[in-house]
Amino acid sequence: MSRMQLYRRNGWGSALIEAQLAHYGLEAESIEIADLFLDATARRELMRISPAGQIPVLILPDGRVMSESAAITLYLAEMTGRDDLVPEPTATERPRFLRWLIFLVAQVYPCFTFGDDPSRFLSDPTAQKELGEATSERLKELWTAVEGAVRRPHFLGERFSALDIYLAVMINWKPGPEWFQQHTPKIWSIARATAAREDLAPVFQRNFG
Ligand SMILES: N[C@@H](CCC(=O)N[C@@H](CS)C(=O)NCC(=O)O)C(=O)O
Repeated sequence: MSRMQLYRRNGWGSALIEAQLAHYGLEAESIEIADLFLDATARRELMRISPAGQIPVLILPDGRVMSESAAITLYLAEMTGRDDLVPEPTATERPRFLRWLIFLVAQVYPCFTFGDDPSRFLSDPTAQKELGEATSERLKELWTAVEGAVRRPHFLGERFSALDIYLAVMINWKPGPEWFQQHTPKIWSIARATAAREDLAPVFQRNFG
């Protein structure tokens, strides 16, 4: 059986899946991707398998393509038959897990899609600046809501999950580690502890140095 392949780039959302693969002890061949904001050809190529032109993309051993980190997260748990990153359907934590997993990908993630390079969507430089600032503000609001929702020592409380991995990856992005440390101390400490876990530390070291 051939190996899985992960389309990746250091510091990008592929780290979400790299960390989960490392946790499960699964191997995937790395396909390195150019900076999709700078390289239009790489973006067009990627759009053949990832309709939004985004990573992560995971190719399964039989060639089936998966994009969307939340879908991959749920699928890896099903594929491995394990419940240590995704609470099982009958678990009391399951509704909170699903609610916040989808919140992170459907509310938080799009702020980057539209805010990272507003010139992709707006031609007027003033409007571009406004969109950049508005998405940055929105990110702060959303993370403040997440701060109110997380428990300790993990997002779900006693139980570690893929949500902790999302926090550990996303605190490296806007509004930036210093902002998280200052304004969302619970998220910050969960993220730090997650990135330091023995099974995950090499992934975080490689992606975020
Ligand atoms: N909903 C997607 C979002 C993925 C995403 O936005 N990935 C970023 C990298 S962190 C990307 O590839 N951005 C390039 C672009 O939007 O053109 C997911 O959860 O996998």
